[in-house]
Amino acid sequence: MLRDDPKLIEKAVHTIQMLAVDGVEKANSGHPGTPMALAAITLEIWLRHLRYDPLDPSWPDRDRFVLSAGHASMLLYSMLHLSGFDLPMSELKSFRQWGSKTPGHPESHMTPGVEVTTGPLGQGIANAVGMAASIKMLGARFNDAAPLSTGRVFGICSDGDVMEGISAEAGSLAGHLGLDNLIFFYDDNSITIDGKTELAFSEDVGKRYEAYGWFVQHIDGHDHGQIREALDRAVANTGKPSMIVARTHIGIGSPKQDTSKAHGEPLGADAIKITKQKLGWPEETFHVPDDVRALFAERADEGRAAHDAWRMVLQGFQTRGDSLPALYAQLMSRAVPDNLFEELLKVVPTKDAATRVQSGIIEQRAAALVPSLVGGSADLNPSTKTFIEGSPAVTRGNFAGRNIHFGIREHAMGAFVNGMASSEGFIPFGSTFLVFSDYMRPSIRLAALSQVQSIFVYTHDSVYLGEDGPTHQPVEHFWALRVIPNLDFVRPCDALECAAAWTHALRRKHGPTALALSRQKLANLPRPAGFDPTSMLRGAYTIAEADGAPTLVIIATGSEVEVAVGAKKLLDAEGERVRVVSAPCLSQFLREDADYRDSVLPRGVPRVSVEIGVSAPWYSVVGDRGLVIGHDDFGASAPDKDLAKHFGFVPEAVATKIRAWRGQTRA
Ligand SMILES: Cc1ncc(C[n+]2csc(CCOP(=O)(O)OP(=O)(O)O)c2C)c(N)n1
Repeated sequence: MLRDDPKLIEKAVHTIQMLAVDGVEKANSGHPGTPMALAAITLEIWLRHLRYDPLDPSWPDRDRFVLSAGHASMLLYSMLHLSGFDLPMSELKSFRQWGSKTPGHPESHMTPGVEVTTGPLGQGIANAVGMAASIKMLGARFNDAAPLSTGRVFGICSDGDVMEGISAEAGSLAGHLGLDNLIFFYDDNSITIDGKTELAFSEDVGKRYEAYGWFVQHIDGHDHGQIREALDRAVANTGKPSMIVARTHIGIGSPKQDTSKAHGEPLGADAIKITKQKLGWPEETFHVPDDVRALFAERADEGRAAHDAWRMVLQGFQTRGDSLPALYAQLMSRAVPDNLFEELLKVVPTKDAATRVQSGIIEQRAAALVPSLVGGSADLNPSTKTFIEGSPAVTRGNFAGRNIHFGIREHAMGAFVNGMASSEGFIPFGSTFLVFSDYMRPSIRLAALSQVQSIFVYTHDSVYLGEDGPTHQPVEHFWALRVIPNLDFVRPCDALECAAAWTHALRRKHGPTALALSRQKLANLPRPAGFDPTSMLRGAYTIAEADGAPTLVIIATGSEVEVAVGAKKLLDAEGERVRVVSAPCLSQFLREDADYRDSVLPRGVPRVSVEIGVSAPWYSVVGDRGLVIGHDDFGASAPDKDLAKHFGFVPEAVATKIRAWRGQTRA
């Protein structure tokens, strides 16, 4: 084995270090010091443990590598290039440039072999927890029949990662679940951007992870023998996730070693010259010795062989006479039946209820039709109604269930769900109150950026949650979520729209969906004669038609649709011809063709919006001559009926506002 040659290993370390240094230098921006420090650890992981096939980066039973310290991206790009992934040298040379596959921080949808998008510190390690759980959940379904899901998640986190709170939540959950297929190195280099970590950080990280229930080891991160032994022990260890605390030197071998200067700026021509001379490395940039290429080629061959062996296992498995092969196929394609919407419509409750209740009933049917659907809440099952009936919760001893108790860890829940969505087999959801989407916003944004199918179920979606008061009452959240690119925010008004919302979320493969559901009871609204239910999937549609050509269109969402319909009745009686448009998903509506949009919101007809949240963005829908009935303040602690009255979200008050505005606009 070429990897048993210490001289060649040393050469490979230098190759990785210098590729990173050269890439950063050419881009004239980036982070050279950390790739230099982590080259030895990363090489040992990839050459001795990580199971990958560069020709098929998404081979389901691969091991995953997560660089949580995403700023060290040139380390990952160098590894992917050397390992034979579709990342040619030209990409390393265009690091951080327009159109390259080597963006400043790793982006999973951009670069083959990048498992998750990292950069916001703490997210990657929390994603990795979800990935490790996902692999175990898949394994619990099939491994007794055939070892189809046996992957491990290797990763590297930095000081910043372990300082961020999200990693503490995720670490605690990983320890609780005993995720022994999760193996991380903590790059303990005592340096962050401002200087030494001691400026702000003095706890014993190893002891903290021990307390979370991890298997913790301490090593010198430049000593190959120590790295190997620690890795072997971690891989063999069962029942606990592993944290290997590795002392390293940022910018090792360069004049900037052990200083924060090595963190986030190019080394500079002089420092590079000195460093290369010291290593006996040629001055030529992006130099890769032939024997180093051969070393990685040997490893890629092993990966391909492992993949081939797995394919044989899969083929044998597929000849089974029972239902497992079909289930496996369904999971791996995250299959959603073509007739999902029709099937969900069949179970739409006729009884009026809160949309969280209606959603819960519909979700049960969705879960029966879509075996990929799994998830949980952040300790709010009785409130969010998302527990999948008939299936147990995942525990450290049993990963066969479909329900996950995330505990009160919203940040980690978001990242965990994204980790699952970035892994294989599942369409994951996480649920909590809408106001706490703030606690998950970084993960929601990353789900949207990295185009993964995460579903976020948010209940208690407005001030109408009532007595809990303004701390729990979202007002800016509707728009705060709507403005995230590639996130579809869906706020259904009744049971029928809940069926559309779940259909939308389950069909939407390349981006997350957030559902906003009411705590309070809402009426199931009648639809106009000849109503086509598929119009609900178009984001906005006419829910109550005007008698003749409309003189006015009221656009409302969620609980305010009922109020708008009430106001319409009052205004119609006075001679208006009001159309009410329900707009559960504005982003979907904007994707519809102009003819459809014009048919719903006819040009030239005055528009009013009604939604109990911040008003300013609604002018983009109603136009600057339109009327926005919103709520630009926090809520209050009181019963929902009183809040509706005081805040003016009852039909009479809405009609009064519209009348006054009509008077003004006509004058
Ligand atoms: C959530 C978040 N906050 C801030 C940053 C900006 N940032 C990038 S790296 C870093 C700290 C670097 O220290 P460390 O994590 O120890 O990395 P090293 O210096 O060892 O590369 C910071 C604050 C970030 N990427 N993510």
